Amino acid sequence: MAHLEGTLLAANLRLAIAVARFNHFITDRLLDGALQTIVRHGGEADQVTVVRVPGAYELPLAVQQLARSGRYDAVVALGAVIRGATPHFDFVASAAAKGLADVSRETGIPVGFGVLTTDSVEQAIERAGSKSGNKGEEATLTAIEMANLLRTLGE
Ligand code: INI
Repeated sequence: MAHLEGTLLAANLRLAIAVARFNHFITDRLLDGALQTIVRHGGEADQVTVVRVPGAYELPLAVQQLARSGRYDAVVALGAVIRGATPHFDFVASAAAKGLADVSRETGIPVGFGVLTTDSVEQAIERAGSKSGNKGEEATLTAIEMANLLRTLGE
């Protein structure tokens, strides 16, 4: 029986992070969590490409370009869509989620989904490094694992 799983080693991975500036007081924390995770798993923060975009809605296009470039093994997308802050929450949140899933499948490059979709600022803070972990860390770990898994599957 073949049982394959990606490792969580970031040492030999080329990683990029796209981060939305909207709600930057949250997304800055997600970015810190993402970079710390890379370092904790053997990668180097100064080898990571960080791209900033205006809002979560713009993440799929930037991630698509990064994924298509052939320069990265995985890309992490970070954003915070907060219901209280926008009447078009559902449009922004679903465009980001669907767009990022489409990019990953179309390019074959793993995309870590680190976009918070919350009802309130408090919930976003909880998921950006306080009570309920850090979504940036989680998305980065997922991206690392999937990049290593795809490498193994391709060998
Ligand atoms: N972008 C976000 O990342 N989070 C939000 O909560 C948000 N709100 O509240 O509107 C948001 N809007 C901007 C959007 O992502 C685009 O940048 C904008 O619509 C221009 O295309």
